[in-house]
Amino acid sequence: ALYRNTDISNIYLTKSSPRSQYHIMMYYSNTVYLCWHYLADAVREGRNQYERAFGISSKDPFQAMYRSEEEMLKFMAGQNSVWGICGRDVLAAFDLSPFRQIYDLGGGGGALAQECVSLYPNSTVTIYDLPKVVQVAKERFVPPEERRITFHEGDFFNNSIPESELYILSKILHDWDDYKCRQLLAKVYKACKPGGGVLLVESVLNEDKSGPLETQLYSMNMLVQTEGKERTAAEYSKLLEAAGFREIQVKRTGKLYDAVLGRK
Ligand code: ASE
Repeated sequence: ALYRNTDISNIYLTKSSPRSQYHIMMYYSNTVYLCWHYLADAVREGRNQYERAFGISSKDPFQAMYRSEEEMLKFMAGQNSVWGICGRDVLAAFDLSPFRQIYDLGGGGGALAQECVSLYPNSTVTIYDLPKVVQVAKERFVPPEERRITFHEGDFFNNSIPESELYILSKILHDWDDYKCRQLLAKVYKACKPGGGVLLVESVLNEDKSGPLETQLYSMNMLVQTEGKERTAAEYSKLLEAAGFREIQVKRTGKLYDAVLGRK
């Protein structure tokens, strides 16, 4: 045989490996990259390129991204795959053990929630996501015997957010402009118990935005596909403070995703 997998491709590219990045690579290749074809237009117009790439309205980016159950499934599987590599690091960046009751807003396929209950066995995590996302998460991703993970169906911009001790917003703010981020964080602050907190999980840009290169590339992914961008630690702190959160701490993990904690 002339061709075979290397050790690295066995770890990251085979479908069955626990650290597999197969699904996110396929998503980049078959969906995100089609928007990158219109990068020049995206830069000129400062907005995503769903209409040019797929001929569908991009008024609501998630309506476009979830235009079919198949597309939604591919996105959920892709988003799940990164937590096999970075999940522990972002959840261990702060001692979250005092928070027993956790909401993962936009928790999708639930891989981060699973890492969370495994790292913090006394916690329960509620995945709050759109009804069709929750349905697929229950059916295809989260094992029903995992009693520490529950679900809440809703749209966190338009429906209420239940009271809780900790809210995880993992790769949520990077989908939206400052105005929507402020709206969402104000709602989270209102719902949050006193003494509770919010954990942002994002790829954090250097203060002068000179890097990391991966984060800059992610920011361009967000430009061509969503309404958002990647931000600096100071930008996240400012958004959190505007909502009322205090004692903001930023921890860089040295991997792709970092953690920012704010307290009420
Ligand atoms: C979003 C994340 C992504 C919205 C659209 C997206 C990604 C691709 N398109 O919240 C993934 C970002 N990169 C990784 C490795 O997760």
